[in-house]
Amino acid sequence: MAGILCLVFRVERLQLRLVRLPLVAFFETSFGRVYNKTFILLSLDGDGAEGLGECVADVDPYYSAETNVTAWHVIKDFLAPLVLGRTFEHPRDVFASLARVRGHNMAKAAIEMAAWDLAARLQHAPLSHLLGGTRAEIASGVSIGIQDSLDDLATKVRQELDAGYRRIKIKIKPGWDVAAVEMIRARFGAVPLMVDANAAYTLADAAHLAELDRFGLMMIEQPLEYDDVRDHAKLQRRITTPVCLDESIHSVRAAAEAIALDACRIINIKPGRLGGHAESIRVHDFCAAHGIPVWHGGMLESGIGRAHNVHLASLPNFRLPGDIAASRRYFVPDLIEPGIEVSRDGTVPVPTGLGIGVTVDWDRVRAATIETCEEKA
Ligand code: SMG
Ligand code: MG
Repeated sequence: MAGILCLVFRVERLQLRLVRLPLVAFFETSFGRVYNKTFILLSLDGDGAEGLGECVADVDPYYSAETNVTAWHVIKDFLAPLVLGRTFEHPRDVFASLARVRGHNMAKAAIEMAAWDLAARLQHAPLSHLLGGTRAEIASGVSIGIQDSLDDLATKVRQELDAGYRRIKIKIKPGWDVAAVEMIRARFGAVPLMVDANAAYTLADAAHLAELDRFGLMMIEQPLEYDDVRDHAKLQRRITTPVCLDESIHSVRAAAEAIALDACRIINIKPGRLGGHAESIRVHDFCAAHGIPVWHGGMLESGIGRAHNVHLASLPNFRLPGDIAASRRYFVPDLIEPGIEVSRDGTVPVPTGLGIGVTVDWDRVRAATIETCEEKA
């Protein structure tokens, strides 16, 4: 491919901004309800260009062990010194350069993804070209949080189907599962539907979860503990609904283990959880080679992280609609202008501009910034 040798870049400056945005509507999972999104925006400067990454860690350590505070500390004190002043041949080398630090994938991903954006800009190419994307648009689904009532849930489902989204995912937990799915099937028929438990069940609930089998769900996402692949394999033997793993898949090795044990039939890829684009591509390729479809998850990202996700989801084995929806479902205004839009047929075009290919409204970023920090080579 032309220009491959021009991917060299030197990291000269790293900037962190802690940003807080109110959500358009609350989002409730089995962990609890949130009204805001607070996250770290990371800029990497080098060779006269700037790349952007968004850290998907949250204020609390519920989805993952990382938080904004741990990510800030680990980036500033341990990861930044590993990249500043260094020349990279290719952004795929960044993750390996951070290997001395164990875990902290969300912190690593913020740097790694910014490096991909930077390299794509220096190459005058859209990010999807560097990542190996093959699609001009991606299929979009929505994740609907736990609601106050089944009527409220029905209203949300109606709204999202009318907007054109290609599949509905609902969050479940004990006490909000079978009846919610039954209501959706009764009112909306055979719409593409799946559920996500965020680890709210144990293997002792297998018989209860098997009650979901009669609804023809696309999958059940992460029903059991985040670090328990073995019990997911046991559960998969007791239910016909395909198991999809999210929290459990933190590396290509974890994906290989889960697939070998038949602990899942589908994998959710989130670059933040995997340490960035390079490891996500490895998981994508491994799954493709083993006949496992993947789809792109979401972490309530701003338009900046969301744009990264759109580019990654343009790779060929992203065969199912992802949790990559329109900006207006989350933030009005978003940090980018225009926001990510979804067409009436439930697709998002892959941006064709340089890098992540969206326009950041820096005044909005400044207005939403709580804290900043800058490190130089
Ligand atoms: O970005 O629309 C979104 C959210 C998608 O459900 C979503 N994400 O487990 O897949 C998941 C959750 C994690 C977010 S809660 C912190
Ligand atoms: Mg999930």
